Amino acid sequence: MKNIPKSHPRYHSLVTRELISEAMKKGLVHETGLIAHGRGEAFDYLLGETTIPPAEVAEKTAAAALLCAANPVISINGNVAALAADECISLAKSVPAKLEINLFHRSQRRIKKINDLLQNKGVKKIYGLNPDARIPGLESNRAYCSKEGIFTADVVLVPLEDGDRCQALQRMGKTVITIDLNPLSRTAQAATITIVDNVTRAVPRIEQWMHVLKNLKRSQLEEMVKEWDNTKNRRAVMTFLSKRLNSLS
Ligand code: PTJ
Repeated sequence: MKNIPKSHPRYHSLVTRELISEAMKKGLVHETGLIAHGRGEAFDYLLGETTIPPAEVAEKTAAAALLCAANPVISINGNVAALAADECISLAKSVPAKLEINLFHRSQRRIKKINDLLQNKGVKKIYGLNPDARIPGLESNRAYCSKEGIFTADVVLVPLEDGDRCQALQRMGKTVITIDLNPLSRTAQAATITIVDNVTRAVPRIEQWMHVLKNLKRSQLEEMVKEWDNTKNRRAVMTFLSKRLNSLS
């Protein structure tokens, strides 16, 4: 990281790459996490590496949903642990919400590494270490979860998710908030609230919105969530993207 000059026009992006690559070498991130990161990076580049207006509204609505939740859970995978552990911990404290480790490429070794990272950052209780429930209708390892955590959660924040779990959680009647830079992904299409933004920007923004909204009446927050139209917002993202690409061509 020392070799990247601060003056480099892509400094931030290069540092983030180093971060995720280091996390892979340490065993937190699965090697395919690097590919997922590359895809996200490409979409972020096209979006202008900034929080676009439709994402801002989605972040505000996500904050409202988390404030209304009875048992909110933030799901942590390898990439999220590498890029936004501090931000997720801070959000979890503010809500308050539980943190649960849930991996697609599940291994005890990676679970331990991510658990150690979160513990070293001061998290006392981490869910998902010894799963005692399964998400119905899901074949992948993502199905393993904690009864007290994701299984009984009413609102789940699932950054960098896969579409199958998103749909399975929806079938369980949960509000699913996702953060995914690809507005075309199955996850983006299946979630209740899709935030098309980088996890590194989105999580702190949700937290900022929580502080803004926390004095509103519960009924006002519930109304915000009820009024939410995810398809309309995703369309707004696509319109933003196509206008931006047109303006650059
Ligand atoms: O740690 P594990 O084992 O749970 O595995 C995590 C990965 C990310 C490897 C796994 O969930 C996976 O394969 O994910 P996908 O199906 O590649 O989906 C990841 C999505 O996240 C893609 O649509 C990317 O565009 C998007 N993405 C990547 N980086 C970011 C992102 N979205 C927001 N912020 C990012 N930094």
